[in-house]
Amino acid sequence: MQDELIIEHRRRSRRFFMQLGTAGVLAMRSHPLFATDDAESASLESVIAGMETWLTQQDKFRDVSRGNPLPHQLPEEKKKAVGLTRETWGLEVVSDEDNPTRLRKPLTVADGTALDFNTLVELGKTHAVRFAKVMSCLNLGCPLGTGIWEGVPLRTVLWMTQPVKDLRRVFYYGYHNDDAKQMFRSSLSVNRILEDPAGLPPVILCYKLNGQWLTPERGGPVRMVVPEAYGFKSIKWLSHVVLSNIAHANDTYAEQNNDVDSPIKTFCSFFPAGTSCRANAPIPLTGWAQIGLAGLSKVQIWVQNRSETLPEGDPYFKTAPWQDAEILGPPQDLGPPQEWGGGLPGGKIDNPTLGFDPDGRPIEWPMRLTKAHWAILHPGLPAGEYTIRCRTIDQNQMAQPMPRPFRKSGHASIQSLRMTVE
Ligand SMILES: Nc1nc2c(c(=O)[nH]1)N[C@H]1C(S)=C(S)[C@@H](COP(=O)(O)O)O[C@H]1N2
Ligand SMILES: [Mo]
Repeated sequence: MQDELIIEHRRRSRRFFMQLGTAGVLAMRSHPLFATDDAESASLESVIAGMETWLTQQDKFRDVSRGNPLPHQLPEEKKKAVGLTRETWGLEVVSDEDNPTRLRKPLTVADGTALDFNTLVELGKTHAVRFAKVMSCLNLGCPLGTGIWEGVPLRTVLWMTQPVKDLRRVFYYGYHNDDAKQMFRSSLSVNRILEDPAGLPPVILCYKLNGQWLTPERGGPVRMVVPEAYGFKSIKWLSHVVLSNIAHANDTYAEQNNDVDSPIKTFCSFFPAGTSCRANAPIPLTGWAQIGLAGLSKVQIWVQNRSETLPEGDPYFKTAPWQDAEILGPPQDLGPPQEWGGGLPGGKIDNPTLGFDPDGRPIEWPMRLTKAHWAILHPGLPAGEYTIRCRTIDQNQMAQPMPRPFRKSGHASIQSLRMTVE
């Protein structure tokens, strides 16, 4: 995983420093990130074209799935038996026995009315949507991967059950080895399913990622994908959707002290490069940013000499002399269409994909709910010990980690690195 990141990052950073001209190339040569790279000059373009990029291949996502055994590692025969193959999958959409919703047509295995995979894909022919999203865990400081997720809006299937009244909450879970203790449940207000907040894609029953069938490891045959939410809302190996009249969230993740209504936050991180550099020589600094629901307007860095004291009464360093870094442009500015990466068939963003124009160009950049890369060429520092920090400013002009500085609302801390200049 770290190697993949390094390759992707090196490729993008290299292009950035090339754009800066000779100074940038010199800086790049002295940068630890590029030290192992010999085929630098002539074959640069071809190396760039061949490398992994903005989107993550399905099998390169970081996996934090639970289950013993892990559902995606069950033998094929067992997967067939429990509905974890496209041929045998079935989704029940039923009323909550404890807090019933009145609905006319529940979808159940017993009645033979459960939604099967072919019917879902058939619905997709007229209803499917695609959108880009970073999968990110509320508790982790590094996104798990970015993809183009495709599926049928959950509301399309919800309406098939003909709900009449007493419907406030929808909760859902997946295959969990038929062991109640292993159930991992998530929930949404019915409103979020029926109506999309301005500019957000719908909640989907997802069966494709980057143009390919969703793999068992990513939650296939079908997982929920909730665009603006952390990963725990996007339940894998989905088997049950329960329509309920409870008025509150009942997510498994709430039991672990998490704020289960918190949308994905904006934050950034340095790319792990060397921790020492030469005195008075340009220092290239690079990294990635996760772009939360509040958007991204700036990435900033602050280089602090360790002999200086920290600003007083300013725990979030709001008064520090932050400097703006450059947010790198969309991948198609960097070269041919396969620059998007992720194993997209034909290397292109299909039309239609929400957030992209018919030619597959992003309508806005940086794009909310995805990732961006950034870079800055620091002119150089005298010898000494330093702490370098990076932070983001969202589109509401809120600097990280505000406005919700609580770790359990989603990771958004200011990252810091120690650096020695000698
Ligand atoms: N059925 C099920 N779905 C699940 C989980 C789980 O343990 N079981 N983990 C969730 C959490 S906490 C995260 S962060 C994401 C991770 O998605 P990924 O493995 O595709 O990266 O899956 C979510 N969906
Ligand atoms: Mo998670």
